[in-house]
Amino acid sequence: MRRLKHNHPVKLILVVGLVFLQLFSKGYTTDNLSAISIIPKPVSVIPANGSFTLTNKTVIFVQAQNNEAKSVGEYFASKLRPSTGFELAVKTTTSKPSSGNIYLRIKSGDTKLGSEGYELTIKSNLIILSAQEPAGLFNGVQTIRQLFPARVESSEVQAGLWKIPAGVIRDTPEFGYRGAMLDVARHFFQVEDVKRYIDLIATYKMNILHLHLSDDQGWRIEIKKWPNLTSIGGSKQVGGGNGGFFTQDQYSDIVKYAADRYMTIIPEIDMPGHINAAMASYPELNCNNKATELYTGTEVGFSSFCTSKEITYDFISDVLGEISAITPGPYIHIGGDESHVTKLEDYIPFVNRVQQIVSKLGKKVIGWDEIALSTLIPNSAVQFWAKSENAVKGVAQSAKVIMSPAANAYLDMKYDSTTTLGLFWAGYVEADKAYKWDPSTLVPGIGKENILGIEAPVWTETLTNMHDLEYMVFPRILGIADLAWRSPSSGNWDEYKTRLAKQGDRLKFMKVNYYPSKLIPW
Ligand code: TNX
Repeated sequence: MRRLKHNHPVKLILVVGLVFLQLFSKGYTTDNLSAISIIPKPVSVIPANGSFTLTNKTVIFVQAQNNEAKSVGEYFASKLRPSTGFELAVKTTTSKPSSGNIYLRIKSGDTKLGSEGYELTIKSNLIILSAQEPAGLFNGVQTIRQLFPARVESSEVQAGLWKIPAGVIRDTPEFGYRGAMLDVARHFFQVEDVKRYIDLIATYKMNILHLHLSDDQGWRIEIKKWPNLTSIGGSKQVGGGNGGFFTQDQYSDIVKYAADRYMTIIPEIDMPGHINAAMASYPELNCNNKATELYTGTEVGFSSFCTSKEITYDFISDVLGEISAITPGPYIHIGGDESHVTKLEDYIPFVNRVQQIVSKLGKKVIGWDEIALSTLIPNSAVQFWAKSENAVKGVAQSAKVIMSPAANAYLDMKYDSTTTLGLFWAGYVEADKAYKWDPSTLVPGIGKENILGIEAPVWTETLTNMHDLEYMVFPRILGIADLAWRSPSSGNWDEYKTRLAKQGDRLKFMKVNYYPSKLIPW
């Protein structure tokens, strides 16, 4: 009797406790870590019991004496503060922080993580993010953002708990070059737009932004020795409206903004074709010494440098010299595409000579796949966009290839016949087409070992503002980011499309004007 009496309340507490737990877990379902959509997909996710909850007392601790880690911590806090409304102080520490906090630390010796990988350990009392390099911490922070509910991306304070299920994620990228290209020549985009673009693609762990800075319709970067390039060449854009250009200070500001997000800017001056804006700015660059008219249409392939004139090479040395001086990244992109009015016997020595100019500046050359028709110098890379035989010629010269197949990776292609924006010369590119390709097997003769990375260009003949640009770029760029980060052979459209669907709310909170593809179960 005594024992029973004694046991009774214990049993009752247990039963009530269980019922309460069940109710509680129904109301506040904490996902299993491996059920959360993360793009790009991490290499390894091991769930555990429990969850971490961010509170207004949480501090982001970073390892003492590491200024870069501190900056990543500040960046992280700046992403969480608007929606959580929490203070989220960023402090340095020399020891493991106490319960309820987040710890970012550099841990050398975990060599498998490489320079961009990270390990994320989520326990109910602590989140520890470790990486060998600050770039790895930055990537890990992007993952943590996606582990919180989508409302974390809001710019206004949101109600509700900020929980992350427990577990361990270890993650490294497949390709070290994960890029996007923005054409600011056909239509000009302001510094603020470029920064938004950088922020959005950094969210998906992209680390390259290639800026297409000149074309027939506009010259978009200040060159101090050749001021007409911007005063005349930068004055218009497609459709005849006012163009614009970046001063060198503005360009440097973009470079710094990107670098703070572990992203490299690759500047492109397209030549010897796509050069009308320069030919209209300076008569002496033309074989007949007459300036051309500014061009605001969308035809391609009608302009060319006068390859036989010495001033052409002086001009190129000046232009690339000034750009190199404000470009810390290793690459200069020299274009080289669609030079339909440059004779091949002029094109080849031209590209050979420009490679030497770039090399003397201490930079490496990237060019569209046509440059493989010339004699590539060591370290020049070929960007495959249209002709696989060109890219294969590049590989035969030991060049690395950047994979940007127009039929899959061109974000200016229409989604389908109803898309009003964009072009369709490479066919329609629905969300599945942008995802269902394997960079390492797409072109016979080009294997994983030949590939420098992946890049998704967006050309802006038909895109005049960020609203339109985002509609074409999203959601396709998430697929490209997924392909570039995780092992291509693990691609699976059915798995990916449900993962992408779960990103819809996140994109909405980021106020991204994405295309709501019918192929995705949003
Ligand atoms: C081809 S891609 C071009 C660009 C156009 C684009 C439009 C490449 C190297 N050249 O000049 O803007 O198609 O999709």
